[in-house]
Amino acid sequence: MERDDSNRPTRKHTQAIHAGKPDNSSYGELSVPIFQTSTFAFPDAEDGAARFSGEKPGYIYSRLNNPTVNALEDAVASLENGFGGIATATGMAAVTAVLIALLARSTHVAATDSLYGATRVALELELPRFGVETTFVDTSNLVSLEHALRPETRLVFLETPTNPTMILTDIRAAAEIAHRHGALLVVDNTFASPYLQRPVDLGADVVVHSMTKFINGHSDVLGGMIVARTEELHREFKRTLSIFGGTMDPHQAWLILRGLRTMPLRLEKAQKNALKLARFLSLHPKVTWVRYPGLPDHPQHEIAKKQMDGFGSMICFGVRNGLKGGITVMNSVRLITLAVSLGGIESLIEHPASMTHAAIPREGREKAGILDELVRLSVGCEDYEDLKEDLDHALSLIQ
Ligand code: LCS
Repeated sequence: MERDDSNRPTRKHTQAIHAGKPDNSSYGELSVPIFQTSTFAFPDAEDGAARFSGEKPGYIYSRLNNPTVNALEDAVASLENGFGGIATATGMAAVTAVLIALLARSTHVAATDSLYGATRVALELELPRFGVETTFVDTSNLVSLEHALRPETRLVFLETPTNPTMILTDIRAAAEIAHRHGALLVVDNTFASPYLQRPVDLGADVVVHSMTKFINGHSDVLGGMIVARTEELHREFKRTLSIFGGTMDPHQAWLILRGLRTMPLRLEKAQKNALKLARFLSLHPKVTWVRYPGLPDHPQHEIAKKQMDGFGSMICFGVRNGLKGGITVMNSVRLITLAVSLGGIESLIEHPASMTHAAIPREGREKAGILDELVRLSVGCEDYEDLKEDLDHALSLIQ
């Protein structure tokens, strides 16, 4: 069964502002209240039993369901056009819950080679303990992707754009390949955000997010989300999360819901800055290469135009003198902050090979293009001239 969206707003700014608002309160409050409660009283024992058996609707316990958390889940599910959403404590809780729910001993995963460090480590170093193997492959190359699939492949796991290499995979084509081989397609949509890319519309079965990034957008809360295309998958994830924990707290949900309301506005500003900065960097004498989906020389620029509604605000680049030059830039910026994470209103710069992706064994990391010289920039909502001047000054100090 797929989601019935007939009565929901479909234009994206309106959706971000109104989605997930419950319509059953008698107080008329505009903001969704924070239901800061761990448990819910039952009117009588029969009612409690009926809630547990599923015969009657009603809240039981906040690890299972909570009205504030449900509002956020409903909002993101409608932005992603999925059947339902499940909010998790962190992005990694979302990623690992999907893996736990869908994999079993002797199954196989085909995954993008350049993945967020902890996701890659979960697949490469942790899941083998449970008898699950993963093949890492450049999924932008559909021939390589298809070759990586085996009869026991249950999942194709994509990041597009990839963290930190900014490589894109054609989601529609990957879904077709996965489905033809009896596998499900999972897309980590963190780098694009639901404002710029809706994988379910392109054939994905599951979308995961680190809401710590663009959805919340203020670098002050952690959170994750799983959106399933169908009710059946949604139920599987709900069961897994209810048992394994890792669900979201109502206060956390309220903060992220507040952030979500301005996601389109933030992304419009940030991606405008990013396009200008990417052009500026690509002409800078101290910069050796720039990868940003909005530049015509990006290897998947045409795919970006086809499957994204904008090019986003993440850039990676290399500078003269390799890692040494990159360190000079990171140590010399004055406005841009040297910090991991991304997708907030403030611009951040970091070095993936020694920070976010350092735990990936070196050989696989380099094969995935996460080179020592690569510097990652998350462009925020500051004035463009300030960001440009800051980078220009830092770049000028490279020998
Ligand atoms: N997926 C992607 C694509 C991510 O970038 C991250 C975090 C996660 C999942 C995990 O989300 P979390 O549990 O942190 O909410 N990425 C980070 C990064 O690049 N720097 O710091 C965190």
